[in-house]
Amino acid sequence: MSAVIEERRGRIALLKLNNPPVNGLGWPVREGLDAAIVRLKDDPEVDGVVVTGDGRMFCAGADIREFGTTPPEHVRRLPEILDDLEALDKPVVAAVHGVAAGGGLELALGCHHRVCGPKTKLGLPEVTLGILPGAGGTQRLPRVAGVGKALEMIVSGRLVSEKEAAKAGIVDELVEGDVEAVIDAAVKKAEALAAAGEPPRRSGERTDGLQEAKDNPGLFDEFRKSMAKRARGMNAPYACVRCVEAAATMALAEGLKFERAEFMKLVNEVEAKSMRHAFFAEREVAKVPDVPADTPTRPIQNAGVIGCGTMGGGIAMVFANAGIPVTVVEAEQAALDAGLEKIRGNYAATVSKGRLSQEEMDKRMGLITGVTDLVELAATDIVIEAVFENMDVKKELFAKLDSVCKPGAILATNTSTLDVNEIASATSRPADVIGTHFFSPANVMRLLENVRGEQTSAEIIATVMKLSKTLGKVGVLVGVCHGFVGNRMLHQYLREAMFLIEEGALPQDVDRVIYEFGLPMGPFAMCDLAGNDVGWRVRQEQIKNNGGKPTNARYSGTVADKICEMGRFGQKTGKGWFSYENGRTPMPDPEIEAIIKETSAELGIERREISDQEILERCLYPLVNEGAKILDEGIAMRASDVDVVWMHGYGFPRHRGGPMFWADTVGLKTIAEAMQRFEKEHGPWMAPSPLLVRLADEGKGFGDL
Ligand code: 3H9
Repeated sequence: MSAVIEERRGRIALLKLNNPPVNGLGWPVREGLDAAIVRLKDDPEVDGVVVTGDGRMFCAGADIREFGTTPPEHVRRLPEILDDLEALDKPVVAAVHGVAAGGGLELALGCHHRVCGPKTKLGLPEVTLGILPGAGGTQRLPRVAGVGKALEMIVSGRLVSEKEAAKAGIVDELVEGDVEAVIDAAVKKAEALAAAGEPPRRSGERTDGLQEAKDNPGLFDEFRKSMAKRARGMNAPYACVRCVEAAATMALAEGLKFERAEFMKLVNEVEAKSMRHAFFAEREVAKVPDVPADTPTRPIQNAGVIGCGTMGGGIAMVFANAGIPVTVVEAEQAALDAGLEKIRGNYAATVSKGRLSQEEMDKRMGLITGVTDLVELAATDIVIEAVFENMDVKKELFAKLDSVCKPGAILATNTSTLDVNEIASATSRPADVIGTHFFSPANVMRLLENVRGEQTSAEIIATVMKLSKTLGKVGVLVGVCHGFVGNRMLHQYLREAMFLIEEGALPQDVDRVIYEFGLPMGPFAMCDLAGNDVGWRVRQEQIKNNGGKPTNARYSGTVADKICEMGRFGQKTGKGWFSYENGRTPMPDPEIEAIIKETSAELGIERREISDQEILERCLYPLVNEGAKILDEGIAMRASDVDVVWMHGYGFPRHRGGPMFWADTVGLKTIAEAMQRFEKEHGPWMAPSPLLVRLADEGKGFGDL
């Protein structure tokens, strides 16, 4: 079957892209489109052309897998083909449905008129792949939608609804009904335009949208200022702005040339490679080799959450947000009331910011039922436990759930540290037990670490991975170990951050380096946000369980313990590693500096100048090293899964591709050698993992595994 199907509707030629699953504009599609344009141009039997996509969408853009490869010589580039399409003298109408993204929207903009069906998403998400719309999008969208709208859409990469697109003038006509209705309307429009005999309305020849930049030439600099924080460390967003600026200041042909040159500069850069890796990693993560795609799943029509504290309440909101009724259990009525009130407050805050309607809030609250007796969970499809992090408490609870819940119910634990196998052993149905580790705040963070126990069944894994998607989460399947993937690696990073301040850095130095690298905040601001008392309690517990001694040869909690003893728990107490007199902005505090310096002296450490590079290496290389151990132990299935955990759980910058991909770009030899040096200088906890050393010796990366 051809990659572009050609049909006739009377005297209108209908071109259907046919490249499942997303009608990507790969070589065969471009070849087909190109040939059709040449053929139809002078066909006396054809008065007009309609372009659409076969299957479930119009077109999701260029075939991302082809980036970095060379097409056969006879296949022309997409921008050239779209120029020819736009130049046709016959009316060309796009029948858009499902998705028109990237090159897909550029194709639609190359048409003279756009008809669009319901529930359609349109946009130019190239920037999320570290590139820019390279087939005329930066030149045609501002002409059609206005410079301001185009800047916002292109720099954010946001897909908009068909209604928003129509309001912005991107779509000319909205049609209700199925794809056939959209095609019929497009054919009618092509016939009418042909009958009217007027010259085609080419996007590239329009100037109306450019007027706002002529009236306010400073708008580009203003825009650059407004995006500086979001775009730090990246090139693509700035290149996008330069191209839209070119649209406003250059003739079309010149602007297209400028766009092409900027596109070519970006496409093979590390930024684009990292973001392409992120794109495919996010899709790969859903695939579990020993749980085939056709594994049966259990229906999840309702849920139960045990515990209505911060975590439990957040998890309940996640279900309600997805339209799944959820029963929340707290032992005491007062705690239940307080928990439900907190949920209500969270929703109300979103309503007051205008991001949720009151009606939608009421609907979601209506899906949450509070109870004080576990027996109410007898008919529940999945129960997620989010109670105090204590093995005895959890085992007792799971034994009760085993007797209360119906056969076939999924029993899940939100533990962040405990052994899921041991928890499962408290039930008569360990195959139905799984870990679902949400990240705080659960209703915001997209990561969900699904922890498979030794006996968790394939059916339960498949169900929970599918449920993750339904809940709007990125589910990553991991194995059992202390801290699983994310927190186990985090532990290494935080430990070194603590050592660095004992040796000479200050919290603001460490945080600045990490922020500039691209994480949303540094380790100290992160601890202040999470609450320093959490780690304090964990350290005390660990020391108690280790016969009164710290578990590491060098104790990392000396300063942290002192600040907790002072009640500096972080943002919630107004002071932590930083002070928060002005709200949520961390301000360096001389009191902390004094405590740190005093501690260095007590520990007999002579403080020294610590470079930004050392801060980065000391924080991130041990984190990568732990990731290698996790891979070696089979706790994570793929290096790219570890990347997904860090991008979605901790805000590791997408333009670095996640820690393991980033490590490959640094070079594993460099990292292994640094770890060997750190081991000598600091101690055995810095020893490089055997996998890291092996890959480094073989000149390979984690991507080669
Ligand atoms: C571009 O257009 C550059 C231009 O300016 C031209 C320059 C000259 N290519 O996401 P899903 C695969 S850049 C290759 O699970 P959904 C995907 O990997 C492009 N493959 O479906 C997956 O494969 P598998 C700009 C692609 O329904 C399968 O299709 N466009 C592409 O949840 C299903 O995908 C974008 O950035 C692609 N373009 O979501 C849009 N797209 O089954 C990228 C998808 O083997 N795509 N695949 O794992 C999307 O955002 C979503 O796929 C979409 C559908 C919203 C369309």
